Parts: sequence; structure tokens; C-alpha cells
Amino acid sequence: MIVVGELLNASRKAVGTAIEALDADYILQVARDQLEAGADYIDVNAGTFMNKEGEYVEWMVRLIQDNTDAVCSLDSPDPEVLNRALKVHKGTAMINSISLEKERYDQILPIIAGTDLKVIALCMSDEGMPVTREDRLKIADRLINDLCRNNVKLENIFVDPLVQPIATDQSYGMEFLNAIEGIMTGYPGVHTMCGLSNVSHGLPNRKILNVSFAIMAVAKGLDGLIVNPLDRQMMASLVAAETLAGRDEYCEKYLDAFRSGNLL
Ligand code: THG
Repeated sequence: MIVVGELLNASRKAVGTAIEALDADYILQVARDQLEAGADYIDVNAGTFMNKEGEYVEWMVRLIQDNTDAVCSLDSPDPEVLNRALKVHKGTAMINSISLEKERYDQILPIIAGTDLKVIALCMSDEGMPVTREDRLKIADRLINDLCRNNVKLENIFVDPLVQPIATDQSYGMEFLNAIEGIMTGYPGVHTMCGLSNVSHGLPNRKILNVSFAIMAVAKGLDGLIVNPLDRQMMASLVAAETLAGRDEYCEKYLDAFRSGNLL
């Protein structure tokens, strides 16, 4: 499972405040905690700061990479912000994200074409949010084919089928999950990625819904997740789910997690 740590997001109050105050100690601590907990990428999002987004993302990337060996997921739809961050980023960043929306696609494609950057491809088009499995697969197919034609390697693409709130429509869970299955079986070598928090939007006790949904998605083949890696129940459940899904030969990762005290 490729884990993207979600906590450095300016929409979280404490993080927004720390960014504005250029509180390096706080930002670094959150980055270090997530790496320690097993994050493979540190998502960096300053999207709530209209005119200062680029400045703040650049500052965070520099700060994090000067003090840790993290690689970042650059979470912005703005090509100027992404280019600014890439200028200072060391190693292979993840671009979060491109979509099939024409303006966004045309602006972000040149940033990634012919590079070895990882890219999250959102199943979103100018016709709006996808609803059914078929909506998602149609967009995913166009994104994957077009990106590959433009020299983006299949194994660098992480398709995000977009999680929708189950409280809005009871079909939304399975439409998403079956899209994961369709993408992972239809394009061997491609990856999938998603955030979870939307699935439980509007309902109480969100944690149990998010964990349950993550486990179901792993069973369908999901291999990337934007998540709070400090959530021990979530991280333990992901290890267990991958083992049960037959993606852990000799139960090696499960036993490692047990020995490291990460299943508690
Ligand atoms: N797909 C892609 N990128 C994404 C998302 C996605 N980036 C943003 C988001 N969704 C994922 N990141 C976050 C970051 C913070 C929160 C949720 C998702 C958040 N957390 C609150 C907190 O920590 O205070 C509340 C969490 C909770 O309710 O437990 O708001 O889907 N490609």
C-alpha cells in the first residue's frame, strides 16, 4: 500500500495557522510524525491561501526536504504552484493532480509528459462528478490512454475514482469500489489512489465508516491511499486487509507489523 500522509493540509485549522505564521517547528513535526508512522509521500496543500499558495507550498517543500528524506505529493490544481514546487523538490514527486477537465488537463500534462513524476489522475471531467462505475471507467480509460500516449508511464499513474458520500446515495459506495476493480483488472500495472473522508461525510462516528471502506477497497485492488497515517486503527487495518487480500506473501508484512507493535 502506498500511503500519502494527508495532514499537511491548510484546510486543517492548526496547519493553516502554522503555515501563515511560517511555524517551521510545527510543520516539520507533522511531517516527521507521518514519516515515522509509515507515510511514503507527504501531501503538501496550501490551497486555502489564494495568492500565497505557491510561496507557502515552496516553503513547505524546502523545509521538509531540508530536514527529512521525504518525497512530497504536491496537492494543487494550479500549474504555477506545481512548477514552483517542482523547482525546489528533490527526488520524484507525486503530482496531485490532473483530471480530464480540459483546462486542467492541458495545463498539467506538459508538467508531467516525458518525466518520471508520479501523477494522480482524478476521474473528473467537464461533465462534472462521476456517479456510476461506468462514468468512472470511461474517464479513467481516456486519462490512462492519453497520458500513456504522452510518455507518462502506466506505473506512474494513480487513478483516483473519487469517493462520494454514502449518506447522499446508498449506491455510491459500490459504484466507487467496482470502479477500483475495473481499473485494476483492466490496466495491469496502473495504480489507484483515493481519499476516504468523503464517504462518511454527514454521518456520525466517521472513523468506522472510513476504516471499513478502506478495507473493502483493498479487497478490490486499491493500492494507494491518502490518509492520516497517525490513525493506528486505520494503518493496522490496511496491513491486515492486504494480507487477507493475498498481497502479502508468507504474511511477512503482517508479521513485521505485529513484531513492530503496529497492530495494537
Ligand atoms: N483525492 C486526492 N487528493 C485529495 C483528496 C482526494 N486531497 C485532499 C483530500 N482529498 C485528502 N486530504 C485530507 C486532508 C485533511 C482532511 C481530509 C482529507 C481533514 N481532516 C480533518 C482533520 O484532520 O482535522 C478531519 C478528519 C476527520 O474527520 O477525521 O479534513 O480525495 N487525489
